[in-house]
Parts: sequence; structure tokens; C-alpha cells
Amino acid sequence: MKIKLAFRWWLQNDPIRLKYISQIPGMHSIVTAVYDVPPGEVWPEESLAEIKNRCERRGLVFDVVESIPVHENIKLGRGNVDELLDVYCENIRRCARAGVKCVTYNFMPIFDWTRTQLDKMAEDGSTSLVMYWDQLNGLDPLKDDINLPGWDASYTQEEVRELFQAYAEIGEEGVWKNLERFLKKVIPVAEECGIKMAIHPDDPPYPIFGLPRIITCEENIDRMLAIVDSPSHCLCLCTGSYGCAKTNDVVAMTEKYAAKKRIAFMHIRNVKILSDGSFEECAHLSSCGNLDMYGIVRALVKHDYDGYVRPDHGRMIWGETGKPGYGLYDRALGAAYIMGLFEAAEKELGKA
Ligand code: DNO
Repeated sequence: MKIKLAFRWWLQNDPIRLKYISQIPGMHSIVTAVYDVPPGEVWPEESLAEIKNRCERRGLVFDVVESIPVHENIKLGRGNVDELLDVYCENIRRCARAGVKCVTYNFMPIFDWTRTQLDKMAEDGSTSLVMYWDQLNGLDPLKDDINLPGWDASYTQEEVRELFQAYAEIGEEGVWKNLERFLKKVIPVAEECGIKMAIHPDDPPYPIFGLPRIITCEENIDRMLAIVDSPSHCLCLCTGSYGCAKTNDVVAMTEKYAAKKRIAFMHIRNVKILSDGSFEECAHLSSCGNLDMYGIVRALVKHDYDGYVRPDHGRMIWGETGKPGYGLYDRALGAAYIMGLFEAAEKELGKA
């Protein structure tokens, strides 16, 4: 098998032991980051070395970082951007020295993913993350206090309002311009030190509260990839994020970018879209949601994908408690299922 199976682990904040992760069949890589340094600051090399050593003691490899966060001033193109870009590049170099091969990041304004509830209970008693439009509609970020679960609580509501205004002023084209500046500076450094940068899509891939979101669909991915032509300029193709917009054909997108060798990291999970466009995260099996999981894996195998794959968000099952979306049990089931799909696709395509 060419792919490297990976698992996200939250260091000291994770109740899951590395030993248990290493017991998942086929597990290879740990995906993590230095989480105790704020965006815009340099990561201590000792922290990276410690992660590497801890993983190695369990027979795992620390070679994927998720994420080096992009400071808001870079996305807004204001203030000390040049200094922040230098710090970003320095972090890439330090990761490379610690053995990292792939760095995930995103260019989402203000917040990472958006959900309205992190523990929605399904009929079988499992819980998962959901986004329901009726819980978002009617909220005005410039007037109301917005405290969605999972959103960065370090901002005051006043700061959030100021950021919303700043993004409204620059709009989508402003974000594109700032992404271009970021890529032109960062990708050559990554290429030089043998790291693939993997951009995570906006999750969900459409505007939330009018915030400009640009990594959303095939057309925009093409525009983004054309900014810098480098084998280090890649996608983190998150099936569940792209997949919660019905207009995205995730199998076709996987096929296209795998053929171009522009996928470095696959986040594989399924998602169930409801009639009003709301969505629920569900178990990994194709039959549980809207995505054709075999189709996605088959497209990867067809183009000899040899990058990283991780089971993405799982449900909470079997009474497990912990970080929503990041329990051990359902993600381990996801990993086993994904490996099964790879084995089947390799046999079907004569690549076993
Ligand atoms: C959600 C994750 C994202 C992802 C970042 C990458 O659980 O998929 O938070 O790590 O967007 O920068």
C-alpha cells in the first residue's frame, strides 16, 4: 500500500494514548502541531523534538503538521504582514528539521470550521457535529454576540465585530490578493526544505455570515493552484468539508487533483446533507451519508496516490468522552474501513 495512514493527536490535551493509536492496524503517522504558541510566533525546536521522540517511542512517525495557523493580519493583508510571513517560513523550516513532510493550513477568515452543535444525538445514541441553518439564520455578527461551539474564544465580541468589518471591506478579492502574497512567499520555502503545503478547504465551503470564503470549489482550487506552480503547493482534500456543498463532486475532484499530483493529504469522512442544506457528520460508510467513499478511494488508487490519509472526525460512540469529533473509537473504525477500501481498490485496479 502506497498511502501513509495518519491519525490526529492533540498532545497533552488529548485523552487518547499514543499506544492506543499505534494499535490501529496500518497506522503510520501522527498529525499534530505545537498548540501552545499563539499564531504569529515561532515554535520552539524543543517542542517539535519532544513530539518526534514521543511518537518514535511508540513506533509512529511525526511527519504531518496540522496546522501552522495563518495569522489574521496575513489574511487581511494589514499590519506586520512581512514579519508574520517570515515567522511562518521559519516555522516551516523548523518543522522540516524535525522530519515533517506535510503541513496543513487554512485561509478561513476569523474562524476555522463552523458547526451549531457538537454533540447532536442520533437515534442509535451516538453523537456528532452538525450545522443546522435554522440555528444560524437570523444571527447578525455585527449586532449579536456569537458564540458558536468550537470558535476561538480568545476574541472578545468587540474584536470579532472589528474583524467582520475588516473582511467586509476587503471582500473576496482582497482575500485572494492576500492569499497570493502568502503563497508566493511560503511555497518556495516549503519546496526548498522538502515540505508539501496542504491547504484545507473552508468548512463549510460557502460564506458564513457574509465572510468571504474562497477555498470552496473546483473553480477556485484551479485559480489557487495557478498562483504558484510547485510540487509543494498542494491540497488537503477534506471530503467532508467539500462534500457538504452538493455542487462539489468530491469523486471527480479527487480524481482530477490526484492525477495532477496536487493532493498531499486526504481527510476522509462522510457527511449527510439535509433538505435545507444543513448537514450532519456521520459514520464513515458510504451508506451513512452522501459521499461515495469507495469512489473517492478508487480515484486515489487509480492515480497512485502516495500521500497521507487520515480518518477525519468520528462520532462519539461506546460511551467515550473527549474532544468532539476526535474520539478514538469511531475514528479507528473509520481507519479500518478506509484501509479496506484501499485494499479492494488496489485489487480491482491490479495494483495490489
Ligand atoms: C477540523 C479540522 C480543521 C483543520 C484546519 C486545518 O477538525 O479539519 O480544523 O485542522 O482547518 O488548518
